[in-house]
Amino acid sequence: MTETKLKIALQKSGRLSEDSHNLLKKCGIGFGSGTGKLRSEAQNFPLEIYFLRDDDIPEYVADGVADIGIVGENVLAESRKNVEIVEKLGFGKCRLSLAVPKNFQFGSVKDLAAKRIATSYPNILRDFFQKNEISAEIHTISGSVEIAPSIGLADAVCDLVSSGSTLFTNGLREVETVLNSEAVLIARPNLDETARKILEKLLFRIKSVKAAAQNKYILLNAPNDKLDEITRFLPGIKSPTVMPLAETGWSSVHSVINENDFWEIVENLKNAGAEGILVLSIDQMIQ
Ligand code: PRT
Ligand code: ZN
Repeated sequence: MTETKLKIALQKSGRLSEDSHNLLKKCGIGFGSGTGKLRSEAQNFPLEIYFLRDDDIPEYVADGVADIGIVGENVLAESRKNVEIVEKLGFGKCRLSLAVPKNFQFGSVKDLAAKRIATSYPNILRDFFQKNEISAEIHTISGSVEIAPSIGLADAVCDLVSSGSTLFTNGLREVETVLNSEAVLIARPNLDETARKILEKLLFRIKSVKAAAQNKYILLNAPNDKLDEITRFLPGIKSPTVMPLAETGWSSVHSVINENDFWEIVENLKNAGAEGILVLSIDQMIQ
């Protein structure tokens, strides 16, 4: 009997490819992805991988050609396909924004009424204008949206932004966010029991990798008379580990801290008398 495999669609080459591949790798799933390859099989997990253009992923998943996929929320929302968002993945972050030429007098989105807006996201933009009760002319173009105003094709644009430098170099100013986006894991509706079980196994690993990415492992030496103060800054998973050092009067303290609070905690620890502070990345964090 052949083993049932979960079929996953990944972007073949583009901004989400590397992070998608790395995520699976950190989940302990190895596979080949040589150039020109359209399909691969994981060596140690019941997973079959399809490499596709990102725009095709929602449709492949909705139609059941693939069971799950990794795609940007922007592409998913534009596709209007019926799939389930299983997990946000924390990479590929960007926003779909409206931007106007620098000399455009912009007070509110109402100022875009009757204007020509160039975008590759007509469905999302149409919904946005409808919600804001604005009637504007949407011009759908598939790429290089940011040059549309300078060549007289549009009065404003609605495009993806991350750092903002593309808009800036094209003399455009971001004025309104239409959609915030990141890469998400999607699944087709009505996955059968076996497929759902494999997905749950994969999801467990993904959550462990995500948790690990948000946390750091910290080790330090502390004089025993400062231990109370120092451990107050270190909640840990349950509580910090404290072990005696070979040198009397000193202890080694181990704990896990959130990446967001990292610098503040390190400063507090130093001020409280901690020495030899080491901070390590965590590969997986099982919760
Ligand atoms: O070939 P394929 O169709 O698979 O790929 P693609 O060319 O359509 O997409 P790709 O690889 O460029 O992007 C894949 C996904 O990455 C997008 O759908 C988003 O979900 C996400 N993403 C994250 C971005 C960006 N950040 C981003 N900055 N996608 C595009 N950009 C572009 C944007 O269009 C603009 O041209 O980068 C430019 C703006 O960047 P900044 O930093 O100058 O603001
Ligand atoms: Zn694309």
